[in-house]
Amino acid sequence: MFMRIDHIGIACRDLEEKIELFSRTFELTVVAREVNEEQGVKEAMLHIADGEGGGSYIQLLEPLSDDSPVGKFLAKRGEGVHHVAFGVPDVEEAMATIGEKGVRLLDERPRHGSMGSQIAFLHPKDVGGMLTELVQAAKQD
Ligand code: V0V
Ligand code: CO
Repeated sequence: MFMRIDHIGIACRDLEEKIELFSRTFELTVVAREVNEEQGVKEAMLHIADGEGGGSYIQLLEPLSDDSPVGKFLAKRGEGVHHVAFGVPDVEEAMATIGEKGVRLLDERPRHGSMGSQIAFLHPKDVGGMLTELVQAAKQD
């Protein structure tokens, strides 16, 4: 069902500072930036590799407010890994298949994600404490 790891999301207090750190340390390049009001984040994607079905990235996330998911995470746990995102060919199909196994879906329908993707989240308590995101990458043409 999973094709690949699409991205690892990292919660940051200062996006520009962490872009600088990750670019310098791992020699990665920012390929996209976006403010996603619905998810309450300002984010940047740093490209790692290309593969079948899409690329893989580090996603740096700065919260837009203290009561957003990433804002609450920072207050509770501090900076660090926030979620793991798996690339799937069809996000609605993956949601249905995983939902049938009793894992709680945090989204009833796919939402808008980075770089034109469609995304949905799974409850971390049902996935061994790992906040999990499903990503259907935008069609390339
Ligand atoms: C919270 N918990 C986590 C967690 N966030 N566990 C692992 N990883 C995380 N990131 C734990 C928390 O410690 C609590 O456990 C429990 O889950 C409930 O958390 P809470 O603080 O009481 O509740 P909330 O209101 O913070 O909600 C947590 C959830 C929320 C996961 C439900 O953050 C959510 O809906 N997230 C999905 C949307 C999201 O994260 N968007 C930002 C990324 P204890 O303490 O009770 O044991 S946007 C993105 O990735 C985009 C746009 C993209 O990829 O394109
Ligand atoms: Co993400």
